[in-house]
Amino acid sequence: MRTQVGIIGAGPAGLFLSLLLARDGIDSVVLEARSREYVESRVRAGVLEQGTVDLMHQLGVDGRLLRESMTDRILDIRFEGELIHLDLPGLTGGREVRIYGQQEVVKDLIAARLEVGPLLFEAEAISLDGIDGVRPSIRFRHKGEDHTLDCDIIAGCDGFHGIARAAIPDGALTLYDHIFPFGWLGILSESPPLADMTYANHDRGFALASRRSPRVSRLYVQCAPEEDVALWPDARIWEELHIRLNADLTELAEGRIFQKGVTPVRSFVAAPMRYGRLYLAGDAAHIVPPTGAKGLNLAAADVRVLARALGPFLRKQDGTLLDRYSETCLRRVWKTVRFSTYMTTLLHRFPAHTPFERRIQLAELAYVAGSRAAQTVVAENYVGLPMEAV
Ligand code: RFL
Ligand code: PHB
Repeated sequence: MRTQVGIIGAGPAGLFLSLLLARDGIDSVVLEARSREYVESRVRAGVLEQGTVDLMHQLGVDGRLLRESMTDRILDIRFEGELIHLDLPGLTGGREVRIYGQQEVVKDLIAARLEVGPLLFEAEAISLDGIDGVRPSIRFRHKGEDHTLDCDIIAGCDGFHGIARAAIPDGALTLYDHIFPFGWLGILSESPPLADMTYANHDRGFALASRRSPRVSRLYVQCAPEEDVALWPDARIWEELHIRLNADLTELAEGRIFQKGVTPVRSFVAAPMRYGRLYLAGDAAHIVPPTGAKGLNLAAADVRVLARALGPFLRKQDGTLLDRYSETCLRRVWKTVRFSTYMTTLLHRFPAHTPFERRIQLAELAYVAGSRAAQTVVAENYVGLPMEAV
């Protein structure tokens, strides 16, 4: 098998990239280790920046998004009985975000991809060869057989645990890793959500009330880093949510919990996001803590830069933009790591905090509550920084 761009992974990064390339007349093959059903039902992110919504629009895959997503104009932060009420459009010149589950984005992208080019499910990339030469290839296993995909370029869009980053020789990458001393326990519940997206800083730990539809809530509580979900029966989750969000039953109704999972909270950056003919995008290159709601959006921003750079390279052997891919992406990545780290530090309970550090955290919240300048900083990052010039 042969293609111009071999894409490993059918998450948001790989799917967006394959559609952008197809629109540009560039061939690609997408290899996805898991089944279509698994990928389409994996519950993760939910907040789409305007730039990501625009990308869906440019690709002509925003029909269902426009019908089913919900607009978020308000971001609330609750702490010590107080409320920070951020009017996102008012603080950012009219910008807002949309709530649309990542698995819905992925479903829409898969349907569009299957119309324009190959996407193989249950096709696991096993090894990469020749990435430092001009004819790299991917060995993969599909339906019990091994195959080789010869490419001009390989895009490693295979997430944090994929093989692409691991194929880069030791010493060629600098890894920046920061693990926070807690995790998030996330649930989906059949219950009406709070009126606004609500983050809470509480002595007992962080909590977040988001939503997926007018009848489905997406809720999170801070927990231990590798928490055993069995320690969190439904009643305990609801009790913590009510206390931490300071929301009684009339405000936060309880409902049937139909999904539960624990996510680690970490920042991770691999630089540069390239080695030879292998380019990393999305979670394969970086992880941001979920508190900024940025991971999916960052994956979309990376592949926009990559797709724009691959065109001139593959058509005219002009590698000027491609050579700047990593540097261009990392500018946005580091600003996003900064914001996500700020939100994480502002909102969580740190087990090792001294009383002094806790007072500083509460003073920061009180400052944001009283300063339009501080609120603007949060809001302009939350709705998404402008795209980097390529
Ligand atoms: P993905 O989505 O992990 O996709 C990688 C794909 O590669 C496949 N794969 C392989 N395929 C072939 N061969 C191999 N050897 C392979 N190894 C792996 C995998 O099966 C998978 O399908 O990475 P991508 O595309 O970079 O997308 C990144 C996003 O998924 C991630 O950043 C976000 O989900 C993070 N995130 C959030 N991001 C936001 O923008 N807004 C949010 O509100 C938000 N909330 C969240 C989140 C992540 C969470 N979890 C569970 C990690 C909330 C949570 C709880
Ligand atoms: C979500 O809706 O899943 C969500 C919202 C905000 C975040 C993270 C996740 O910061």
